[in-house]
Order: sequence, then structure tokens, then C-alpha cells
Amino acid sequence: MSKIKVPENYSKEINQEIAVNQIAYGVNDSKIAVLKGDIKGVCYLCNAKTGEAVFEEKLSGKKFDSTNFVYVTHFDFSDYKETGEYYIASEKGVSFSFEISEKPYNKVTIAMIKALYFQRCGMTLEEKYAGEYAHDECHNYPAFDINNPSRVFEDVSGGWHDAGDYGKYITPANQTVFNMMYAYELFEKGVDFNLNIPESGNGVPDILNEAKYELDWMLKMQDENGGVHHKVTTAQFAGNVMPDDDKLVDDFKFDEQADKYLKAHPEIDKEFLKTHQVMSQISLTATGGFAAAMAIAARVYKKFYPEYAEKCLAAARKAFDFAYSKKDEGEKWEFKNRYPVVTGEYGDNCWFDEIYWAAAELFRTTGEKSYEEKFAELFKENFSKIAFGAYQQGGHGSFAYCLSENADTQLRAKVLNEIICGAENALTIYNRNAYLLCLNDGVNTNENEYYWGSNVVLTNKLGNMISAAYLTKSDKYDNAIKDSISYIFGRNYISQCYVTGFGTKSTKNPHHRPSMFDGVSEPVPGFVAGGPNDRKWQRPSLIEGVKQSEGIDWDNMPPAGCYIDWEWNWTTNEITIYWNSSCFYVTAYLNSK
Ligand code: 9MR
Ligand code: 9MR
Ligand code: ZN
Repeated sequence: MSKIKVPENYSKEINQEIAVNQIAYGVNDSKIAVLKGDIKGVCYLCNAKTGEAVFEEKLSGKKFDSTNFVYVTHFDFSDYKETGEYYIASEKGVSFSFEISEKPYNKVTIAMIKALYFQRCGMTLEEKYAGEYAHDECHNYPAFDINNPSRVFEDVSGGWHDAGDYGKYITPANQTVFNMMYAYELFEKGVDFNLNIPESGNGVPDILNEAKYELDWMLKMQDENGGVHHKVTTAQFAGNVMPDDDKLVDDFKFDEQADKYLKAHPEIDKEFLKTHQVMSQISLTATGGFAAAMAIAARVYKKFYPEYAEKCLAAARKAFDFAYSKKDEGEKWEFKNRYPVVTGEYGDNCWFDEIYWAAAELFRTTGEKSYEEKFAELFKENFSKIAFGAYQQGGHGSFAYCLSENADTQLRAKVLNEIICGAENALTIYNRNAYLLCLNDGVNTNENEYYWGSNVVLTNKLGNMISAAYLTKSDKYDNAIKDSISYIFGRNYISQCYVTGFGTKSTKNPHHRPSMFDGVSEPVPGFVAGGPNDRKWQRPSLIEGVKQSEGIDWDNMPPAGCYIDWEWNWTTNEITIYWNSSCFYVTAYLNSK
């Protein structure tokens, strides 16, 4: 029996101002709870089963959180090293419970990868894999070429729905498969799980089985000239329906614009518009990133499917040649939605980073000097060499180059230096952040990074830190990485765990059509929500959402509080494939240690 006792007068009510990682802390890791306010009493760690206090500390030393303009106090129970389920008791009440675990990220990593299976388009999700989230096949309709409507792509099936909408977009796909294949290549132990998907048990790791579902679709998006179409979607966002009930353009607006369009294209008619998806035009950002992704696939699938690997390599080379030869006339290829398409744009006015990434991957895969020369040339262009994401992919390229055998020593040193500077920068931000994460808040620096998809702004930065850690064989960034993940898992200003199905106060109402319209009360598990968005002008749905949350003073809400778990608030509560992959790439790294 422990001699430590929580005083009788301590409240036993849950107090959300005690923020913890609601999923799990690693048993040998730093373990901190962040309490709002200047708290001075003794704080206790209690066993959740018995209520018994097992560890205590007298709190002192408030810290100022410049992001949200509050004082906070840390309760550090790192010295306690027994696994189990716990909560924290303070004079202000108790926290949500959490685990201390040998393998704190395993379950959530599996769920975050499996979430991609739930995004599969074009096939039935059977009950034995999808449980109550099963549904019939969807979107197996042909697509017409936006540049030439009489040209029809008969088979654009497969791949994942990108997000809460049902579109399929190449640039986010490029990042997602990158995360998966790199997680396998570098941190295999951290993703070596059976996902219970149709391919499980076929001798190929499930993370690669799942990625291949997307890659197979991506290959269909490459045109004969090597260029890659930016996306294939219905003309408009789907209505309030499950994927298999999305009867395309049943709700296609036949307005004046449509009439004009049909007059200009006598080769098609209304019926045609109602039965086809739209294949949007080629873009250089899609093509460059695709070349990179396929070059990675050529490496990682070689051992399992040698012919497939060859096919991926050929696709990569062809895409690269297309993108490289057009890079100086890139404006012509910058993606903008064209009528009748109004779905997600994924606009990006810099394509050099994607082509840079492709050159690096092709060099890494083939060892051919010509790709290295082009990489060296593109290195001189002005774009971030450290950013990871669906828009900025220079960080992917830099990492790939530094991992290449026979990389030029001098150039490699320069590239590595960029990666390390980026990681050091993130570390500095982390070190002054009272909630222990590396997002800029606009106070100490100019940029406030609490914008649309802020959770992935964070995990992408961790991607940069992981590159630095991996290349320098250092664990100096690991605390910052783990602590930032604890922010996503609930240790934040609003005690919100942003992963569906995990933690106590977790995201329950994501802007995700299947979760919204499947009649199941719980959302599909394992999805990471976009997170707080402090750009007030970009929150139409949040403003409407005020009605949903009477009494909340949104105008004075600090950055990390600008979140509402409401399904129509897509600017903070949507989910996407690449937000998930960016997060499980990080936990895969942590798992593999
Ligand atoms: O569901 C759409 C989501 O995936 C997008 O991120 C978001 C912003 O482009 O738009 C959502 O769709 C909404 C559309 O923009 C406006 N009409 C209502 C749609 C939601 O049903
Ligand atoms: O993340 C994107 C955000 O930065 C844009 O402002 C917004 C409007 O164009 O689109 C977001 O991306 C969405 C995409 O357009 C459609 N699929 C879901 C994406 C995430 O919300
Ligand atoms: Zn579909």
C-alpha cells in the first residue's frame, strides 16, 4: 500500500484544465501534465482502477503560454515507471485517465493506418474487415477529360477518398504513399502490424498492401505523354450521402453556365454529365510528386512484385521527363479548377520542390548521375528544402538525397545542413512553448501556424525533425517529437484528443461523410482531425457553429482553442489521408525505437 494520500478536500470532478496525453505515455519517457493556471498545491498520480495515489509532487513555477496567453503549471511524473491506467488529482479536480505503457503508440498507429482502408473507393468494404462501417462499392463511373469531353477514361477506379469528401487528388496522395513507404523502409518495426484488410497474410507487409491500393489507382492517372492528371472527382462535392449512395451528378446544377457549356460541347449532353466523373487537367505539381512516389515504389516493392516495381520505375521516369522539361513554363500547368469542377483545388504555385523531390528519389533508386545533376540544379531554386506536406515537398527531396548511396559529399553536406537547421528551429519553438509543441504562435515569430490543418503543420514539422534525427543518428529531438504528439493526443489548451476513437474527449463528429451518414453513432476510428484554425475569415462554418456552442466567445478565443467538434465545421474538423499518414509516420518512428 502506498503511503501517499490525496487530501479529502480535493475535488473528484473531472477538470479539463488538467491536460494530459489521453492515450498513453511511454513508461520510460518524460511524462508531464499541463495544468492551466498558477497551481501551487501537491499534485498526485493515481491508479485509475484503485484510486490509490502512487506518486506526488509539490507544484511550483508557473510558465507563460504565449500562444494562448495563460499561465500553466507542469506536473512532471516522469520518475514513475509502472505501466497501468492512471489519472491526475490536483486541488482543482482530476484529469481524464490515460495509460502508461511499454508500447504507447501501437494501438493508435494501427488504427491510423487502418483508417486508410476505410477510405477505399471502388470496392465493397466487407464486414469482416470494416465491421459496422461496411458499405458497398462506390464511384465506379468513367471520367471525361476536362480538355476534351469526348475522351473518356473508362477505368479510374480504386484509390482512397481524400478526406471528408469523396474526391481523389494526386498531390495529397503523393505525400500519403511517401509516408507509408518511408515508414516501411526506415521504421519497419514500427509499422509491422496486421491490419485485418483483404490482403492480410499474403506475405507482403500490410502497410505496403494498403499503399498499393492507392498506387494502383495513381498509375491510372498518368497520361500517355507522362503527365499526371491532378485529380478525378465528381464535378461538385458529394451531397449528404454514403459513398455507395453518391450517384454522381444527380444533383448537378443545370443552370445557365451548364447550358452554355453544353452548347460549346455539342458532342456531349445532360445525360453524359450525369453519368461521368471529371478527369481534371495535368499539373506539374501532381506529375513531379507522382514521379517521386513511383520511384520510391520501385524500390520498396521490388522484393515483393518485381514486375510491378519495373512498371512503377518506368512511370516515374516518364513523369519526371514530362515535369522536368516543362518546369520553366510551369505557369501553364499551374492547377486551377475549370468548369464544371468545383471540388478541392490543391492549388500550388511552386512545382520546383516536387521535381526536386522526384530527382532525388530517382537518383536514390537508380543511382544515375543525370538525376543527381538535375537535383543539384533544382537545389538552387528558391523553395523550402525542409517542408513536408501535400503542397511543399522539398523536405521529402532533401531527405531522399541524403539517404542516397554515392551522393556527392559536398552537396549532401549542404542539404543535410538545411535539414538540421530546420530541426533546430523547431526545437527552439518547442523549448519555449508551455504546452510543449513546436507550432509557431505568431508571438515570438511572425507566423501563426494555427491555420487550416494545424495538426498536420505540426506533424509535418516532426517529419523534418525525424529526418534530422535519422541522418545524424541522434535522439536529441525525441522529446520534442513525443511531446508534440502528446499535444495531438490531448495535452492541449482545450484537452482535446484529435484522433477519433481514442482518448476520452476525442473528436466525435468529424467532417467525414461516412462518419456523418452511416447511421453508426461512433465515427470511423483512427482519423486525425485538422485541428484548431485561428484564421477567422476562413471559418464560415465555425461562425455558423457558434449556434452550436452558445456562450463561447469565439472572437476572443486564443489560437489553440479555435476548434469545435462539430461535423459541419470542415475548416477545423475534417479528416484527410495525408493528415493521417503524416501522424502515423511519426508514431511509426517512435514505435521503431
Ligand atoms: O465537404 C467539403 C470539404 O471536403 C471541403 O474541404 C470543403 C472546402 O472546400 O468543402 C466541403 O464542401 C462544402 C462546400 O464547400 C460548400 N457547400 C457545402 C459542402 C459540404 O456539404
Ligand atoms: O487544406 C485545404 C485548405 O488549406 C484550403 O483552404 C481548403 C479550401 O480550398 O481546402 C483544403 O483542402 C481540402 C480539399 O480542398 C478537399 N479535400 C479536403 C481537404 C482538407 O480540408
Ligand atoms: Zn468512392
